[in-house]
Amino acid sequence: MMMALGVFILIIGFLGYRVMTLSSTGSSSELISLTTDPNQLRLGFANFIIAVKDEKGQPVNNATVFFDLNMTTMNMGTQQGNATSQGDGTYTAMGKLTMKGPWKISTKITMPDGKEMDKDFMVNVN
Ligand SMILES: [Cu+2]
Repeated sequence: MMMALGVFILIIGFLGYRVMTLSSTGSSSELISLTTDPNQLRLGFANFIIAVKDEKGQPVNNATVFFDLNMTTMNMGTQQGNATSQGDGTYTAMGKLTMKGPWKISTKITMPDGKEMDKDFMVNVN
């Protein structure tokens, strides 16, 4: 029973990731998107730009956007905090990519009405 539940959660997690990377509409996680500068991440500093929309597709300015940056395969030290609102529904945070390989940007968004959403983004540093 517990095993079956674990497998089920894994599948949901995988589907969630697919939806995130393929992009579509409907799920609340679609309200959060990530772009990076540089677009193709490499060693060194990078800007992470997190865009937040409401269910009508309108930019949300007064959210709190917490982010956490780390490798998926090891702990590279703590890089986390609240991203800075740019006033256009995007929030930016700077991070330092100190090793090539897979990294994860975890976000926790608190909407102005108090609703919370989590979304993780996988990126690769070349
Ligand atoms: Cu590492």
